[in-house]
Amino acid sequence: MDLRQSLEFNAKEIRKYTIHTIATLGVGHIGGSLSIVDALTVLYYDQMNIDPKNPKWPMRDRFVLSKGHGGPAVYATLALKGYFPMELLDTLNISNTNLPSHMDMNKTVGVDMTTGSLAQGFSAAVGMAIAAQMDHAPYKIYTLIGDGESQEGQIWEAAMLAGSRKLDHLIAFTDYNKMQIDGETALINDVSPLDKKWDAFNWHVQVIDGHDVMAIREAILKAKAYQGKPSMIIMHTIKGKGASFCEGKVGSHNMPVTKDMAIEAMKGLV
Ligand SMILES: Cc1ncc(C[n+]2csc(CCOP(=O)(O)OP(=O)(O)O)c2C)c(N)n1
Ligand SMILES: [Mg+2]
Repeated sequence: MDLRQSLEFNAKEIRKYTIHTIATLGVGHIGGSLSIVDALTVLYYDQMNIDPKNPKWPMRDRFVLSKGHGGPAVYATLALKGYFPMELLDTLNISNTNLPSHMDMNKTVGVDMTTGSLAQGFSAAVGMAIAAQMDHAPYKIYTLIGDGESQEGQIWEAAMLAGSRKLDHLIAFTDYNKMQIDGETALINDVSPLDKKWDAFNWHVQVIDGHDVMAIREAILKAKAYQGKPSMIIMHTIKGKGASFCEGKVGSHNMPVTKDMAIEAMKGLV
């Protein structure tokens, strides 16, 4: 197996366990979880300097999922990487769980920041990157935002600060799946042209296919090497990617997922 094949294999595994996790509960944010799986795969299986046996290692790279409703995909990734037992995935969002629907750093091993209120995670990531810059730290802060989330004014306040402070410890992704809760992002409050906006805020910008693991890897390597600006990697993605019952559908935002639907979707992930 070459690197592409091995990353694509791991992406399928994460997709399967994301679908399993949501189907066990019976409902969840499947669309926005599945669109970020390929980025999570490259980060956790190839690019991030992490140690699942030592999740609080001070020198680790950090990951902040600012669109915290994508938690199930991160949980599947963390379980597969060995941060916690796979059985925990069966406890998504039930009473007293350690895997809440939105992410909580005080409940889940391996989660670096509590998120769910859109844009706040991104601001926290900028703060973490300021700390890393002050410490001349060897690690990076990775963060991921949504296209609907990019309508929040708070994103652009934080973006301005990161650009002005030249925070090259910060590497961000936009999950540009063109959909938010209520419909198509472009019809609600069009965020385009995203590349020009981030460039104007003094960020290093790349635009890639967010389902091509090698393109994601290449973009992260370029972002790591770039000095003097924070990096934004805009990923063209598809909401619900990889699950036949919801791929490319607005209704995939937060939907019921039965065991039968999950079994059907798994057939496309062998
Ligand atoms: C401050 C805030 N406002 C509203 C919400 C409710 N909400 C959760 S997800 C979402 C849509 C986000 O769209 P996008 O960023 O495109 O993410 P995707 O649905 O594509 O995963 C909204 C409005 C929230 N979590 N936080
Ligand atoms: Mg979206």
